[in-house]
Amino acid sequence: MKIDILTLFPGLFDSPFSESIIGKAQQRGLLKVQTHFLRDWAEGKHKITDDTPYGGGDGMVMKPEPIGRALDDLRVSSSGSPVLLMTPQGKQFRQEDAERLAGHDGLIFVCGRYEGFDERVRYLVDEEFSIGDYVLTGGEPAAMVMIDAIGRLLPGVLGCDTSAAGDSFSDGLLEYPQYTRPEDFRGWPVPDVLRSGNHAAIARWRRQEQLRRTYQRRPELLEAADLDAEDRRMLEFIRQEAGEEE
Ligand code: 6GU
Repeated sequence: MKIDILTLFPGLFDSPFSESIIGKAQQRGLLKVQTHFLRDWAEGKHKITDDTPYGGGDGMVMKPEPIGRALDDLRVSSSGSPVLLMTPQGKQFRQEDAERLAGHDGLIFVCGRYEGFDERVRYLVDEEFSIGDYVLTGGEPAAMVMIDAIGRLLPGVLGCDTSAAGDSFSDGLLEYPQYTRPEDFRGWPVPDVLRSGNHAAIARWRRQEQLRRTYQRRPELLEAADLDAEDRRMLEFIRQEAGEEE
């Protein structure tokens, strides 16, 4: 996959994408992330990319022409790649978006700083994304989050192709608790069942703990989760247990 990023701060992306799993994926040619400096498409001696808002008010607004010219070029050099605008007003990025976007050969991310974009920038893009209900200083960290979530889904990026399938959210539930050595850490033991060698019992325990954890921490996820009859039976048991404690 080819990822283009349009930004006023290309240097921000150097280390996040040169290390760890995404860095390795780039070295192996599974993914190529390329930043583009928005000021290269700005005009005049000062190469201005923002201006004061019509109607007055605080802050600056990103001008539409540099972004327009940059996207004219990028839509040619990376033809077919959807253009994604990073903005707190966008739709919230979810795992299902990561899965869908991972199916494209390329993606173009547009990051802005300051108080926002001229409204007409919206007419130039395919989708608008936010990563959550909090305010960042710019779209760059949000693009990094999205690229990380998308990049790890690409074939061959994770060590084994099944590890993404077992993720929290991929089946709509949180993950079960994991343990490694030592058997006893500060008086907290590893659950006996995990050392029993009984694989059916371990699978049952893990599913039950997945349901319990989701019920305790993110009950709203259970509404949309894909549950079979056995899951529902376990969930009923978990609910009763919780009710008895109250
Ligand atoms: Cl995409 N941009 C900014 N500036 N803040 C955000 C965001 C994006 N997503 C969440 N907060």
